[in-house]
Amino acid sequence: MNRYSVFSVARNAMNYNKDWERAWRSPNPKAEYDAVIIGAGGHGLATAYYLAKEHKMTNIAVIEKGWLGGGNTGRNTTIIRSNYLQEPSIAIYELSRSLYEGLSQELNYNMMFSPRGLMMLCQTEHELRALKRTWHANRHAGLDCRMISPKEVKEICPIINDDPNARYPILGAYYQPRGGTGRHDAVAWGYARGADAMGVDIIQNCAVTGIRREGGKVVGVETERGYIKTKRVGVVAAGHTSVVMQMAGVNMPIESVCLQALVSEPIKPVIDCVVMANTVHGYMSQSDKGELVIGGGADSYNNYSQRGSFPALEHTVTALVETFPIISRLRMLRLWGGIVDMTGDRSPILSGTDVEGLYVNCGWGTGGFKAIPGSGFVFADTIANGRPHPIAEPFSLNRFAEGRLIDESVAAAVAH
Ligand code: FAD
Ligand code: PYC
Repeated sequence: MNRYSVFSVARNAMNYNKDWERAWRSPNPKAEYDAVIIGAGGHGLATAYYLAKEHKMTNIAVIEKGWLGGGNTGRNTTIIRSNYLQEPSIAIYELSRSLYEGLSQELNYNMMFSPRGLMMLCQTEHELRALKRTWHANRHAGLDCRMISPKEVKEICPIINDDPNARYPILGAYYQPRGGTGRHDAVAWGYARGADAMGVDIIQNCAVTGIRREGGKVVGVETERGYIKTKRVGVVAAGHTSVVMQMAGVNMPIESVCLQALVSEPIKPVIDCVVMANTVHGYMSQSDKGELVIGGGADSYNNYSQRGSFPALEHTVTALVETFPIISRLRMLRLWGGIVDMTGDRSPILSGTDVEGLYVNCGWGTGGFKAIPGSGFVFADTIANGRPHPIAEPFSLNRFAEGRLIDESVAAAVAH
């Protein structure tokens, strides 16, 4: 019998979890590892998992300053889609979306992946044209997507206000039927358990305080629990990428800002798809608990504040209420924020650096939850082989110096 079966859950409940197995160990750091990953968010944990599974690198550690999944991975609104404009982006986001489809089976951990359909509303003529362009690019790349009429929008999402005289009327929508949501914590926990089972040490409550270099090479990391020797370091510390990379003397083209979200009180099911309204800067879906999950734009100033604020709540709900009149009658339950790191072209950085052995995975900005499996897969390959995976190659750090930007400011959508 599977040790995680429904019977074992029932047995554990009856004996007050006396024999409940820990999902991962709490090891002491070793003096030396073959690689150290800084940051136990989804991207860091997925990187460690694929390093161990695909490249048989099991003498590795993931060092986390707080608790695993406690950064943006546990704070996001879980939208999964791959409707980006440029070919390199479509390649990585679609790899990721397709890996999500089999992830619960791969990790034997329920990710609650729910491909419930995602629509991006067109509420101005300009937005209609921009999303048609994305649709053409996506179809060209083989993605399952289509443009839908205002009538279909209303059929798929009956709570949308389809009054043609609205200030922002519905002119149609881009629709990706296989987009949807997943359970954010479960993604972190599943990868953590999978990595731990292959021997990866996940060390929580242990900030990295320095990156030691000798000549042009990485030789180790300073941590709150002592020095660790290693020749390979992967920095996967969203929100604090610039701070951590500065420890190795590398400046990053990144700005850090707070992105906020909120949930309403739980209600009966009213919306079974994900709707993004990019012109008014808001989006909404419904959690399995019944809460409406709502978000809007990122703070318009740089900051490291990891909390929600009433002005952002008011602004987002005001923006959405014409499109979703139902929310005017709801009480909002809680709000929160996460620090996201933004690049100028709104595309990630998955790259080696001029420092030998130092790699960086960052810049997912407001949209990296959907990218966790694909990013972990290609970043692990990049670190293990000391050269970029073909899908990671366009996302190099050098692209900013070389002018090879991958502009995704439209695809980053409401939260750019
Ligand atoms: P994180 O999960 O933030 O992990 C980084 C880790 O690094 C943290 O745990 C941190 O503690 C650790 N760390 C930092 N400094 C150090 C140090 N010195 N030493 C050790 N550890 C360190 N994306 C989507 O695709 N869809 C969405 O719907 C969506 N909605 C969002 C809504 C909100 C409100 C927010 C904030 C983000 C949203 N995102 C969304 C973006 C997504 O959450 C992030 O892009 C993604 O989670 C980044 O994952 P990560 O593993 O890189 O970072
Ligand atoms: O990337 O799809 C996204 C997203 C939605 C809300 C925040 N990010």
